[in-house]
Amino acid sequence: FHKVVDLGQLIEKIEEYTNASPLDPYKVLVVDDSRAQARYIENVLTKAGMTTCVITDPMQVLIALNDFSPEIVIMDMYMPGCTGMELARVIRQQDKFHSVPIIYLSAEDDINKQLHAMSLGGDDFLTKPINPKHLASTIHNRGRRARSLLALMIRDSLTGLYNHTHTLYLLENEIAKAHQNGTKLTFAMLDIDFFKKINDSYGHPIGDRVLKSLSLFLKQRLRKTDHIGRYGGEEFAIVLPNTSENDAKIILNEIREKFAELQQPAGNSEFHVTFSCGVASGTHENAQLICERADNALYDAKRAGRNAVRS
Ligand code: GH3
Ligand code: MG
Ligand code: MG
Ligand code: MG
Repeated sequence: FHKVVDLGQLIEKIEEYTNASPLDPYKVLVVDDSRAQARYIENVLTKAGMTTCVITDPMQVLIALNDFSPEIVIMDMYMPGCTGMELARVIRQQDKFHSVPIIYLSAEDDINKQLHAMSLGGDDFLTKPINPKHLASTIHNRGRRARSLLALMIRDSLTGLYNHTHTLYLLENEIAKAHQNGTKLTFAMLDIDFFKKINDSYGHPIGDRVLKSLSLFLKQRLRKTDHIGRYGGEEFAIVLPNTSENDAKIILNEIREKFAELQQPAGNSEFHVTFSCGVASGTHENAQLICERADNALYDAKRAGRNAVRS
């Protein structure tokens, strides 16, 4: 059983999680054919501050997955018509739930059967009767780790900005929103000028520091609703919802001027860094087309002598 994950689907899931505040309750899907057992688990988890969805008919799992969108699944092993292992397989086949923690809770105490169940897609095996504190704490820890892993997956580790894949996902998402709401949307591509020279003159660590410095600068100057990503090595991409092409050019030109004034220290001396930028607007195209247009505009800015914003 081997499967290639559709990153788009997985990322959609991640987006749901990361939009959740860290304080939002964990969403737990409880699958147990015994109504009494299910109610007990629900009671323990609800008291621990989590949100639950209880399924006593295993055939309803697929519907519950999509309607409830759980962050953790807790499952009985033996149910009429199917086993927990079979259900785990079905869950894992959904790209969105490829990495959702699945925890078995069963009276099964044969270690070999437990290990077999885990080898088929489970992450933990708890046995009934379970101490409520043990149950709540296992679910809580699994949930916390799942959330933080997913949050890491969408970020670039050097700058903390969104990574390439997630930036494109956000662009697609904002295009759809803008199209639906009749609002404007602008996309910008930034590329640092002569970055290779900076690396060559001052060394790679100073180059890295420039990347971080521009990232922080962009975060400070742009709005909370704008999405900033590291598109590639020294290339950045910005999604600006509710912004016309002209307004985006004004904002980015101001950022361009101010960033160029910033002193970048290197030993006893200092240097200045500029970037070029291309912007493109539109809500009738797909992400790829807008990217191409922004990239062409960026190329124009480079050809015109760099340190410029073009559309
Ligand atoms: P241009 O003005 O035409 O954009 O010239 P440039 O030198 O900026 O462009 P070029 O694409 O030739 O060089 C980009 C350089 O960025 C080359 C690569 O070594 C460097 N780079 C890519 N990623 C990183 C990184 O994470 N850290 C550092 N320090 N350098 C990086
Ligand atoms: Mg059962
Ligand atoms: Mg480049
Ligand atoms: Mg460059």
